[in-house]
Amino acid sequence: MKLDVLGWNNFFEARFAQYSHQGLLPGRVSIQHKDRYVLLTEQGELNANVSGKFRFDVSGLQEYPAVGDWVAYEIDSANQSAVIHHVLERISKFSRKVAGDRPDEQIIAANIDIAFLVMGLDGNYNLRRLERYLTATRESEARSVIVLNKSDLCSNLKECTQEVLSIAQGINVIVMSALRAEDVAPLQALLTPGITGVLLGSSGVGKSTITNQLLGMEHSKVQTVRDTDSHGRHTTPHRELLVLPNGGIIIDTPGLRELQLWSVEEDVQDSFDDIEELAVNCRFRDCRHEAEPGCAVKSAMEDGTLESGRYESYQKLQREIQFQITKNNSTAKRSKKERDKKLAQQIKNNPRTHDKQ
Ligand SMILES: Nc1nc2c(ncn2[C@@H]2O[C@H](COP(=O)(O)OP(=O)(O)OP(=O)(O)O)[C@@H](O)[C@H]2O)c(=O)[nH]1
Ligand SMILES: [Mg+2]
Ligand SMILES: [Zn+2]
Repeated sequence: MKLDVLGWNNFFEARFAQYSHQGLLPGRVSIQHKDRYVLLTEQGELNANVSGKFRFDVSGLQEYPAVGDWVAYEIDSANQSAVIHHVLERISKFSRKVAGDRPDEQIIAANIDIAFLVMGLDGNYNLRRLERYLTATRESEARSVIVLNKSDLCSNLKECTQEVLSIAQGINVIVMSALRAEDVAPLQALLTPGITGVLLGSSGVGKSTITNQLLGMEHSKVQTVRDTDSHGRHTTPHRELLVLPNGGIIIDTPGLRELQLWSVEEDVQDSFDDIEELAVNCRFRDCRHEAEPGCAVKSAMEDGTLESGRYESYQKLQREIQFQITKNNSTAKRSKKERDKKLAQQIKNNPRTHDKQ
């Protein structure tokens, strides 16, 4: 496969120069499974791992290769695989801020030109969520495009489109049904050779169906949504970068529960400022608005000033954030323990050099 078909350009060429002198080769990450990667290269598809030194040197989650990254690798001929030594500087990235003591960032996709924000025109339709997506993607260098899918299931298409246009702030809106092959033409038109797009949106909105239409074949697995509420079944297991036969590159992603988590603490406070305002009057400063006495939030709910549905979505988001913080702390602890272990091993293997330091 030619590198420019994979999105290679002058930017990466310039950053790679230092590594080509060391005999390394360029490749693009198409899949990441925990610490194993698949690379697309001039030599074809290769399984890859990061080198021991790489693992030892990284200081945060965001330095590891992510789907869409360009890396400098070395062939490990014994294993018919690749060893990744460096990640090239990213032109753009989509990340999820992970809350916790040490602010960490998880890269969802790197080197993206266009983010397709996909929303279903069925039970998935939700202007507030779309607004959150727009806020979350505004910070990125990539261009956003709104995709309203499942137009065949919408009885008031005109009103819905109008509503979306009113919050789109000049961003392109594509209305389509992924069941019709010809409807992906506007997406394909944006995905010219070397351009990379990513499909973001809830589970079940049709990201994999769109991917398959762009590929002209059934590559990504597709599954029906629940009839009652249009919720998807988290069918796509991991992010995957795919080269399109008609030019361009697309990254299919799993339904983003993740994207909801993009709204870290400050954002929650923004979108729930009515509740935050009530909370000022709670008796305890750290009130969780559950069973504490003198809780102003609970009493507003009892007298009907606060809608219980709104309270519940606030609590749900709080729980998600808490979960994320706990998870993140334990990951941080684990990686510190691993580093300490490695260091101890190094000292054992090479006591003299370390004595001198
Ligand atoms: N009626 C209709 N159904 C669609 C359309 N696009 C997708 N679907 C259906 O919606 C269901 C979910 O589609 P997927 O492509 O699996 O959704 P997804 O976004 O990839 O979901 P995850 O992989 O779970 O994130 C499938 O049954 C599709 O056939 C559409 O435009 N119209
Ligand atoms: Mg999918
Ligand atoms: Zn309270």
